[in-house]
Amino acid sequence: MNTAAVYHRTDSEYAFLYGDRDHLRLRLRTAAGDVKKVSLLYGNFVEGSYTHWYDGDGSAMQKYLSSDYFDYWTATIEEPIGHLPAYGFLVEDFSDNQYLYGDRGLVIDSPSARSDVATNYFRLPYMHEIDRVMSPEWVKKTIWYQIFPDRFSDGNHDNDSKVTKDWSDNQPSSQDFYGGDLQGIINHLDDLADLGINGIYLTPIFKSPSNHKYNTSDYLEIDPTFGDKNVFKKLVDAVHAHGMKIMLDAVFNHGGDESAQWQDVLRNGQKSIFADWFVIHDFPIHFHETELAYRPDKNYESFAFTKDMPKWNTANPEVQDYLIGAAAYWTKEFQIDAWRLDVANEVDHHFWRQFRSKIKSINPEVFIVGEIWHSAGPWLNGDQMDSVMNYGLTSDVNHYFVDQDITASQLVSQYNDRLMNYRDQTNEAMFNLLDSHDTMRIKTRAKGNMNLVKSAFAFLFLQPGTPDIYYGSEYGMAGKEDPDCRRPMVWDKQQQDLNMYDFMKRLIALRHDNWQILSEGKIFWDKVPVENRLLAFGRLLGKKKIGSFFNGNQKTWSLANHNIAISESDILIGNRYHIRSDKQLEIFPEGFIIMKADNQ
Ligand code: ARE
Repeated sequence: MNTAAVYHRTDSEYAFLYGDRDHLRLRLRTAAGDVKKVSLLYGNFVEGSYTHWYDGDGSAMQKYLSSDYFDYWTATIEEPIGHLPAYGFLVEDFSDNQYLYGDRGLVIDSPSARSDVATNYFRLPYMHEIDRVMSPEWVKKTIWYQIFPDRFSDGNHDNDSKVTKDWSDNQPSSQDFYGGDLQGIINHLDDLADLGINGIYLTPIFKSPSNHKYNTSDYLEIDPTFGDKNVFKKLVDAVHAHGMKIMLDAVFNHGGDESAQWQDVLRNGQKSIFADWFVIHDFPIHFHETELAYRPDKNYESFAFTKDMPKWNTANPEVQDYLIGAAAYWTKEFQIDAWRLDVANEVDHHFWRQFRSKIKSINPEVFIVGEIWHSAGPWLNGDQMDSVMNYGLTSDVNHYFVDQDITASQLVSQYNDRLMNYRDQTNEAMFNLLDSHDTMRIKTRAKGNMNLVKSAFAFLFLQPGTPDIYYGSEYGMAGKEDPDCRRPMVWDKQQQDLNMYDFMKRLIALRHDNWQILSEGKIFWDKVPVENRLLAFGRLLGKKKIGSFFNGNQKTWSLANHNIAISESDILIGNRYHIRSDKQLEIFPEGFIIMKADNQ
């Protein structure tokens, strides 16, 4: 047995409270295909002895998910196990060797090893409800729509910038303004409600000289080209009246070079009262007009070496009060429901712990999403963020469904490892997206093949996590990298892909109708033969199940030669696939099928 691969860590994504205090989920990782059986021993433990074991001979764990490298075994303890529980894993390999795995690592299983409770078991001394990683429940029922305000809709020409590009010119440069504003969003909330959207994510709207507003000059003012606080209040009230939630973009890693604080530093140098609000190595400050061009003599920190985004010194209590105070203001005075945290991985954890504590003290139902493009475990232990923008899944899905440069089993493997990086409730809160204002649009990535785009969206909407649609995707908008991915919204009916719109509306409805199983359900995969690129997996929650089958890059689904048997427990894979006619099938001509949950 590959003993080095056996892994568990207590009070982590390997041992966590899922529901109330009496719902503990445990995981064990072993090398793929290396272990025949894992059983769980656990019980109450008082120093030197143990009151009693539940399941004295160990209850079998389920081999839940696997990757090319690992098998993940899971068990749930749903009984009042009180406090001071000790637990350990009996690991049996295919040569019938049995080990006890606990706090001392792997020891050969024996009665004496098992009785040495003080050293041979993992301990969860006391599980506090307040320590449970929790996200707002409403997130599970939310489908987000990301808006880049300058490009969505111009509802008030009076606030347009001096030079505003014609809406019909769909080739924006990084400096252009199109006049989109908050009134324009209000004007289209009915349209978004018709589509089935119930969450709106706005990229920054506070005062800033750029069209993207990520170089903030005043955190307490709405940018005048978007409107003012009255219009914003109208927008928030209208969003809530539509049963929607609103998420704002918090840019706290850096400010803008037109902010009063930075201007004061440029004027007064080291004497400025804001000198310690930024990360400045020495004075006088050197900077260069060209953005992103690194200059060895640049002596202050900024975002991505830009000149106009000086980095805040978020360890400075005055900066914490200022920035967190701004977030608290908008949360409290305007009932903001969620925050997306820009460049979250470059701000210190201490700051985010304070941010969470303050915002959740105002409204514990606020949803906090970090912009972190890589594995984000350190930010997702319940003390900082509820979720991150799940760009890792974005990559997996796009590489399989769109680029088609990974096989189905590679997708399954990569995604399963990713899922096991996080607690189940964190996966259920992930902000799942296919593209954004920072990436090429998926239609362009798919070179216009809408079957691939629809398959990718369908797969995304069937996953745990809260799905997001980047504005215009519902009408088949295209766009290369930033700034081309930020074209003005296509309101001209002649330009709209109404087939895509209908598809997205169906998919959104399917998600809403099945939100609980698609959020909380266990995932069952089919490791399919690579040659036919058929990807199959199911979701299971209690007696409900949803099966889905994607036939990769084939244009149409030839039902006849696929044969998948769905059983109560999971998908049985024969060497042929049978899709039983008695199931409610939703066959998408684009090349995939979603099998409705059984008793719906
Ligand atoms: C400008 C240029 C872009 C250029 C970018 C490079 O216009 O063509 O690609 O600089 O940084 C905002 C504006 C951008 C502007 C940028 C700088 O929206 O148009 O881009 O300011 O002036 C990384 C960061 C991630 C960041 C992206 C852009 O990790 O946090 O880069 N995203 C946020 C916002 C942006 C915003 C800023 C940060 C600045 O969402 O819109 O940009 O506040 C890989 C890496 C990621 C990397 C990603 C994208 O996947 O893993 O770390 O993200 O590529 O480059």
